[in-house]
Amino acid sequence: MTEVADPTRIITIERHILDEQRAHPEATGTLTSILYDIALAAKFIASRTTRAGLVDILGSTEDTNVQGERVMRLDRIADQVMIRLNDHTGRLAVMASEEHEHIIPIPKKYPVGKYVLMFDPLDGSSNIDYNASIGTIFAIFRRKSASGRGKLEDCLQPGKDLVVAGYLIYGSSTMLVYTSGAGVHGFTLDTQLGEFLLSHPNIRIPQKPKYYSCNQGYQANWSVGVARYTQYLQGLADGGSSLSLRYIGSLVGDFHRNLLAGGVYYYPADNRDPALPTGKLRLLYEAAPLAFIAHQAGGYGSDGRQDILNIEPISLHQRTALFIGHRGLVEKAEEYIRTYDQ
Ligand code: AHM
Ligand code: MG
Repeated sequence: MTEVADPTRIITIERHILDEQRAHPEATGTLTSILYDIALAAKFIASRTTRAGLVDILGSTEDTNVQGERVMRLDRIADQVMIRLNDHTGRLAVMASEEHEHIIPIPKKYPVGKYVLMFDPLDGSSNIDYNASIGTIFAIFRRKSASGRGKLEDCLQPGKDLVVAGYLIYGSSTMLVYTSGAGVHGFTLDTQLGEFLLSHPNIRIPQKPKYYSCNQGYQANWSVGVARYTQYLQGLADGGSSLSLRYIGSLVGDFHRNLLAGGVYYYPADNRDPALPTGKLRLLYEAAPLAFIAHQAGGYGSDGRQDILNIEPISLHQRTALFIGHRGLVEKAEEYIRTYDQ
């Protein structure tokens, strides 16, 4: 028998963000509309991700398929969808994407607004071919420049100035999780209704952690502090935690699991890879928005020495080490790094 949701208990994402907006009488509704545009983009991307495997029989990516049409890679499709659904609305001053070297200006033919949208269109893209969870991360700031088209300076803002941060996860179901500074809320896409319904109100990271998540294959490249911290998590140091290891290699998937189940994710600096002296993940598209969400859920995000939210970015694609999730466990990482790494 098909289960029919009780309509008196259904809270769509639209209703939820409108309710949040009502709590701020000064709000104009612009932010609400941006979130709604992102939710729409997410439905589109989700429908494409579920068809990803068909690319093999429709034609090769970045190439020409059997019908002579160009087939775009999924991460490029996600990027284009985010841009197309947000560039013409008059709500944004500028955008930036992990896929673009420079800022994405709003085309001259469209009006500009007061917000800045940053996104990683398809995070965990190395997983696309293997059907594991992938996601989209987004972050919204208020513009800093007074008027006109947005500039680079509008994008280079610290995480503590975020107005909204969220992510989509395309997993066994599609979820949208976001915060506008009043708790973290999760919505699951009901594919029959085509709507995101509130399924995880007011998410808090559990006090008792279960998992640690890192690419332990790189352990030989880590600092002494990080290596000892890992032993602590494995219960090999005094007072250690004895956690289970879970690692997908998709930040959104790993973060999401630890947000709900309790745990810590980390991607430290790689001492042997000159390309990754400060870690792999991008401050603006990955670390800062997720740190804002972690903070709102009672957790914490650090680069090992300081709160991610306090880092003033100096470039669009700046990378950082990241320790994120359960507050006590992230603070423990800082303690180990302070003690063992100079
Ligand atoms: P991407 O944005 O190009 O997908 O890279 C970021 C991803 C994260 O999702 C994930 O946590 C990490 O890179 C995995 O890296 P590794 O394969 O080195 O463990
Ligand atoms: Mg990414």
